[in-house]
Amino acid sequence: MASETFKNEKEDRIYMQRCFDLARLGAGSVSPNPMVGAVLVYQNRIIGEGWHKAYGEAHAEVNCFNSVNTADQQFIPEATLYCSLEPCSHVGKTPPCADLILKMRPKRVVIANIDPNPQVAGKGLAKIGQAGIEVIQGVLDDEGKWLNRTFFTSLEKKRPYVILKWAKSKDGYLGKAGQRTPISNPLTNRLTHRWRSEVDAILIGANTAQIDDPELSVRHFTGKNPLRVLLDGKGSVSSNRKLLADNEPTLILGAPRSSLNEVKRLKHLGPKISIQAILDTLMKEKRHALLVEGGAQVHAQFLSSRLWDEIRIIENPKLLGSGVLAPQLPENIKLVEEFTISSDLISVYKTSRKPPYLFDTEPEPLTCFSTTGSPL
Ligand code: AOF
Ligand code: ZN
Repeated sequence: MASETFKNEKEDRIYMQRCFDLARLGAGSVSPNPMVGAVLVYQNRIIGEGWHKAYGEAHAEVNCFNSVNTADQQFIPEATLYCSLEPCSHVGKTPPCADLILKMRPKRVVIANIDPNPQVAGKGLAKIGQAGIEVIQGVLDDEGKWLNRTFFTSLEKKRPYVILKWAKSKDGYLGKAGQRTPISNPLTNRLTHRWRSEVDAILIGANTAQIDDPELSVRHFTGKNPLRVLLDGKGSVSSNRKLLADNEPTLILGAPRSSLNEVKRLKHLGPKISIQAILDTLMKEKRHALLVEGGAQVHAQFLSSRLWDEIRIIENPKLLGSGVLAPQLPENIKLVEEFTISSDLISVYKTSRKPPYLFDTEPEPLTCFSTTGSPL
């Protein structure tokens, strides 16, 4: 049984925070794996650091031990290994980190979170503890779960982590009716493109595709493009819109179409597309983080389904006077972050109904999209 004796020790929290900072360097490259960082400390000095850099590649612990220079290797048996996630005990794409730890034998192993992957789920820490190495769990536990909220949600709720994002004017509009209306400032666009690079899929509805004709790519930040997902139940989006016409992949959820180029895929989910069906489809595609970029009706559907985890709002001081109203913020949300970028106010909320990494005990009733009703 892991001890929590030192849970509040300042030193442990400082080095765990360093693990998180390292872990975040893997953002956008490790999915569907978690972001993990590891730090080896001897007498309050970091002698090794590593993080999981890319899916399928070495785990954080391996990179951490490999980074220790020859002169410091003698100190490993007296050192503490900090790791943001429980070391794995299974053979996946790489060998078990728990075995490596038994070989290197640091004095203590301190972790934030138990790995929710059923192949690990406490077995890694137990193996290390049973070999006589002191193990401590739960240091900055909540912060670790927040960092890896996508990973925890996908394993525990069996659905992708859903982020709803919109930009609005000071007087509460998403844009002028029927026309593309840039809202956020160019500096904020760098952040929103970073957000895109950190998710696995980005979804919009038919109205937004038709009116805004977005490319949904990562251009103002360095990183990979997420899979573009177009919700087009009625097949109403013109075939000359970028999502349908360019040479980048798009997953189209909607009515069959006569012609599409070879990088587009179409999935016909029946006459009604529920949010659950969208999320199930993405889960099968191993797309565990979804950014929903509107428009208003798509956001409304996600909000009423309650199948969302986080809302990110950009508010620009301009006044539009009229147009498409931004969604109302739902009840039971908690502001987790608020900051400004030049003229824009960025607010990040999470659902406060329950921690985002726990199962819903009772699934909420779903509102379905209608292919004959109002446009998406
Ligand atoms: C660790 N350290 O840095 C990470 C862990 O297919 P694999 O071998 O890459 O294993 C992936 C699983 O390993 C992943 O689902 C999660 O349970 C764990 N990730 N574990 O000890 C790491 N990234
Ligand atoms: Zn591992």
